[in-house]
Amino acid sequence: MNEESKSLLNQIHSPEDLKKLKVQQLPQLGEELRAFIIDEATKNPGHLGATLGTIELTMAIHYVFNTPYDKVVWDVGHQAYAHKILTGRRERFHTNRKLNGISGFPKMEESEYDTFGVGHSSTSISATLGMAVASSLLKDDKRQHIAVIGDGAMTGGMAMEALNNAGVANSNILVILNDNGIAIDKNVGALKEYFAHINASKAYNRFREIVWTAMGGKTKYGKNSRAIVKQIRHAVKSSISNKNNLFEAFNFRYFGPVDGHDVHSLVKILRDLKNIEGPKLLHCITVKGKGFEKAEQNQVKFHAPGYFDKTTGEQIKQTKDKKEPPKYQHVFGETIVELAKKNEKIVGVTPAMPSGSSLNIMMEKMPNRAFDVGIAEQHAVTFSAGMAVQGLIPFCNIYSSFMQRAYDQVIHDVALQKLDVVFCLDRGGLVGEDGATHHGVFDLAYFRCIPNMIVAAPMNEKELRNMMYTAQKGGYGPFSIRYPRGKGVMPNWRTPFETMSIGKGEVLRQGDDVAIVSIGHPGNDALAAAQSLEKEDINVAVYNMRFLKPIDEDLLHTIFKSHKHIITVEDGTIVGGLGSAIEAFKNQHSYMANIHKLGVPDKFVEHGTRDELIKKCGFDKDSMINLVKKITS
Ligand SMILES: Cc1ncc(C[n+]2csc(CCOP(=O)(O)OP(=O)(O)O)c2C)c(N)n1
Repeated sequence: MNEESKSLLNQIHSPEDLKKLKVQQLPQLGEELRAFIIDEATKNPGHLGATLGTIELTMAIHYVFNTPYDKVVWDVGHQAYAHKILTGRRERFHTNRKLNGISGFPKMEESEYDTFGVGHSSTSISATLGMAVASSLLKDDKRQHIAVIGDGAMTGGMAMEALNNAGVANSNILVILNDNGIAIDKNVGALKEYFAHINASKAYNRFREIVWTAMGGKTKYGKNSRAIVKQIRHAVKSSISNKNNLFEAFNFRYFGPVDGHDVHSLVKILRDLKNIEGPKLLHCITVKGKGFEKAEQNQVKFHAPGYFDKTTGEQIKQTKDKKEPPKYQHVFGETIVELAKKNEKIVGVTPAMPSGSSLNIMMEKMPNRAFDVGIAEQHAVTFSAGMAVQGLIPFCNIYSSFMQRAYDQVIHDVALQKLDVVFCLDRGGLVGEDGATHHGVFDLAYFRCIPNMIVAAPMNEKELRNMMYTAQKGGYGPFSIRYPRGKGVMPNWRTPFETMSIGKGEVLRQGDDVAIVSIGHPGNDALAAAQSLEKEDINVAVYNMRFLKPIDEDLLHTIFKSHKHIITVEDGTIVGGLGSAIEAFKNQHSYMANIHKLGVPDKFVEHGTRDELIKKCGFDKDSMINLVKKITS
């Protein structure tokens, strides 16, 4: 037999095929899955550590449950690569996160096995509970409903809200807590300590003995089923007292902790849990990065490692030219420290993204003034509001797409009270490979309509620094500064601070034929487009608005008075952003110029590289050049 035909993985095209294997073959399949995922990840980077930690869990779930009839919801979904591979997407897996390829997260339209679209954290228990309640209303009492959620995601408010609801809904739901003791960065908060505490407790072992004896391999459909279930309940109660177990306090039956890499035991316990009705939670202990030494050792880096060498595990750094501009997030991270050294009122807040936002620089240098509050965007905003009430200047750094979670807190707790909170929105605009769930394309529109809010977007590092410098002076009320994923444009970015005039834009270049009006980073492409058009004798003016709100009306009057064609450019939805603001201004003042709005169209944009997506949406340099040529021809 050659290697190919010995492979178990190659025989599996669906969970039906998986179920044909003997349980003893699952460890081998696990190793093949691991090798396959690691191999693919070296060629096509994505999330890695979380998926390596859930391989046994994934096999056991699809082995035991009747998916897709039974509903499995993966929280966040970055740990679901093995799920994708076992549910018919092995051959397409090399297209993961690529343009027109499969998504890096479960997605309903991609597969019937992806029961719920995910990407943002802590939604799985709510969605699963909804499905379970629906099944019960539809008198479909055979269906199982399973949420798989990490210890990090479990700290999110939605997860708590759902547990609270599920406990009294008495629905048939199983929550599998995948506890690897880490989020992207180290997990934080009291819950983390609680998990560590129950992990170390002996309760489960005592409980397991009683339960297995009681079960004797029987199920609720077998003889004495009622008595067995009763005994299990009694056993659980006697081993872990209600008072001491958080999940029991939520009316869940708590099982665990169990070894989440022991696939035999997992299969056994899931089979048994299938037959216990009502809300139940299985606590699995896993290792993030399991089976790949470097990933186990450096769990933060290997959350999403980029390119790396499979044999050595070394990350392959793109050769770094010293003259290369830094990432915007790095400029934020260094600048907040620089400012905080001089202004003791400054504090930093991140909801579980210290390394993603570069607030980790401040956390290291000023640990008392920089806070990771866990996956809790709503709390991060209101916590910042509380500090602002006391006169501090919080810089609350949240990715644009995750800020969607905290919209009410921004309006009700900050803007309404005109508190000095500086919102730094990282990943503003199209983010690339993470796709539709993560694009930060709505913030310009959703902040623009909030009274008291200053909405700013820097075109480069210098402007980011000056916006931060201006905002930290305080007295402006809520001040949002949004910048994109990735690099800026200035290798020498440590510019001296200058105060910016709020609501004032600038003329980047004059030109009579067409005016391009931009906000934020796309201004660089607008400038480059104008420079190439000059070679063809087409004169394009470029304006950098800097502020969407308040908008520079004087500058807009100048632009409308001198141009018949105005192109607006923004890395965000064209519904409600810069283009809409300028259109409204035109109507208000009865100007006649034609407006051409470039940006993200009114639809969800999928995954691909950032450059590919910007091109697809039509606000890259070439699209601007083509549009200007069309207008002027
Ligand atoms: C609302 C929201 N905030 C932040 C994130 C970014 N994020 C993705 S995974 C993750 C950590 C999740 O930790 P855990 O649930 O323990 O899963 P693990 O990666 O450890 O398997 C975070 C913070 C997100 N996806 N959604």
